[in-house]
Amino acid sequence: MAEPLVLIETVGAVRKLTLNRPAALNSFTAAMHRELRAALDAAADDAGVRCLVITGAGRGFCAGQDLNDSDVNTDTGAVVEKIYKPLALRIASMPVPVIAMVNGVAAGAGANFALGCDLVVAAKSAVFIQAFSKIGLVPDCGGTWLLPRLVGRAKAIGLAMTGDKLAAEDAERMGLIWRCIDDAALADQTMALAAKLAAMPVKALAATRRTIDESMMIDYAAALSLEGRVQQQMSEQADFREGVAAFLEKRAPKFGDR
Ligand code: T3D
Repeated sequence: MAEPLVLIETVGAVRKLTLNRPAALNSFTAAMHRELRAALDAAADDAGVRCLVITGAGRGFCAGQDLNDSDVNTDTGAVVEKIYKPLALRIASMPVPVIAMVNGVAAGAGANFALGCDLVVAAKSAVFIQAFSKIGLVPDCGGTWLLPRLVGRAKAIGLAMTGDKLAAEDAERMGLIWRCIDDAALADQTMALAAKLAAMPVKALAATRRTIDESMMIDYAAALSLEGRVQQQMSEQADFREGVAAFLEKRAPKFGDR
């Protein structure tokens, strides 16, 4: 039987997905996209999953679109619309926090796939490359939206036009990613972070992501009103009651909403 293109593991309440085409630096093929999509949907539908970690097998995270795949050069616009856009939106709408554990090079759509996750934790040896310009394309998988919001227009354009490698430490310094971690500690520290998030009120964490993303498209007064609406919804959840009760009773909370 063929090896799965996405490995799926569950550790407690954490679902870990590993892109598994190491010989081609886990670049995306149509088949890998299908397995990834099914794995993401399954994680979203599984009430036992409270945090998702995505990483790559071997020395790379993901080198973007597999340039040998037959759809490339023929139907690129359709590939972006039908595959990368839904992938980016699927990540942005996951009901639980999503961590990209960037174990090695993240290039092209592979870089932006990582950057679209809630927390990006990268090994010191990892690099981020907006490889698109080198083959005459523009950033996709959310790159044109994410980059200026993460690092500002000047850095976004610099990264996208040059296609230069950005070391993980520089990515952290620039605010492109959450943390850069020694290679040897990456897996343990990321899984510890995932376990910590999984024990938190994840419904509120997903709402936090949604509210922050939406706030960037509206004015200050509208953002303040949005906060009020979302806060109202959150305060009606069992997690809010549990959080307040646990605080008052001086005990550890046990959150269950999703
Ligand atoms: O339809 C559409 O195209 C629209 C969507 C576009 C989205 C995109 O992602 S466009 C951008 C596509 N990605 C790239 O352009 C990156 C291409 N890869 C590289 O530039 C380099 O491989 C890296 C900088 C990422 C890593 O370099 P290095 O020296 O560490 O490794 P390598 O030797 O280049 O790669 C190792 C193997 O992976 C190699 O195979 P081989 O020779 O050992 O059999 C290489 O061909 C393969 N590989 C790496 N990236 C891809 C790939 N094979 C197919 N597609 C790739 N993207």
